[in-house]
Amino acid sequence: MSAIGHRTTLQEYVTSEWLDQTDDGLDAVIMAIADGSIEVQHQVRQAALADALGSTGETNVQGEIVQRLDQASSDIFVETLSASGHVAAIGCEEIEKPVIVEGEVADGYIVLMDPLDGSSNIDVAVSIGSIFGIWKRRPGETVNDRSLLRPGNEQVAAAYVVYGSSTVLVLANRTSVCGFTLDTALGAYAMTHPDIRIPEECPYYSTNEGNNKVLDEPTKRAVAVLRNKYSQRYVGSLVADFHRNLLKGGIFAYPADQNRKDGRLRLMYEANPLGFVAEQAGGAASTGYLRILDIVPEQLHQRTPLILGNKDVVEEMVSVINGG
Ligand code: FDP
Repeated sequence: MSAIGHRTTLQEYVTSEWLDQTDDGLDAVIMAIADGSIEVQHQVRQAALADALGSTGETNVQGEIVQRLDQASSDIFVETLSASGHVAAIGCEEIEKPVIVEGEVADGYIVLMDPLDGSSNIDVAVSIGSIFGIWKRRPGETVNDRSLLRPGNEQVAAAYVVYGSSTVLVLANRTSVCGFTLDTALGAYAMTHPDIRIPEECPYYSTNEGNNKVLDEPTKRAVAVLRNKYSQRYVGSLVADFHRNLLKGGIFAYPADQNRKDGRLRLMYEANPLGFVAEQAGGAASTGYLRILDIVPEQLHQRTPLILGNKDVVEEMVSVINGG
């Protein structure tokens, strides 16, 4: 049975006043993400029955094992975004080089994505998701590989989808952050979380405590501040941890450590889009030294330390890391 009733659908929302007059075609990009996510969530939920779990036997550009659902999700979103008619180029965590979409895309957008975040949770029915950052092609620009190396503060919108106990799509632009839940009977998203603001209270922190022994001393002190004040929740899928903290209040931290001098997470596919959502919802995102959205990227697949969530607590961590 459908429960959409009086609710605004995602389709209605992105064609309404949400769309800035200069954002021609952005509604089509968002709906391509939504359509792709409906197919991905279906495959995620059917994967065990369809014998589609496990790895492809290949490693990606980051040297990580590619799960079959990582590959399928990447293919699905590349197809829906390319077919939208408004995407000029796609950068994907699973694909070494950018996908430059053929043909004339007059008002083209550049989309950078992690098609399935939380790979280690795929096989065990724990929440995973997809993450997207959206930039507008510069006027008159002929898109090439370097066109994708844009700082996060130039994003026009960002979105993520969590495949959890329900499927939720969160969409942010420069004026709002809203959440939509998938009505699986209708195959449509409807607004369930209007005007999301990260709570001022910060009851939770999310970090991999197993890494504590390889942190430098200032970072250890900053994590100890969190441990002494807040309850830990760590799903181990960034997108799910972030979503939880966004709705319930909290902070996520994956700092650099002795084994990962540049951190673990990807700037372009994870930190920038979620940093954009966090800031638009009143939160913050930092490396510990720099605002995430101000980083001028040098490589598509570059990694970054990430401290993300409640603004005051992000600032407190940054202060401790810097000797405050
Ligand atoms: P995963 O490797 O399972 O894809 O994107 C990388 C990521 O998950 C994040 O989603 C998650 O927050 C982090 O890695 C988990 O890393 P640890 O297992 O080292 O805690």
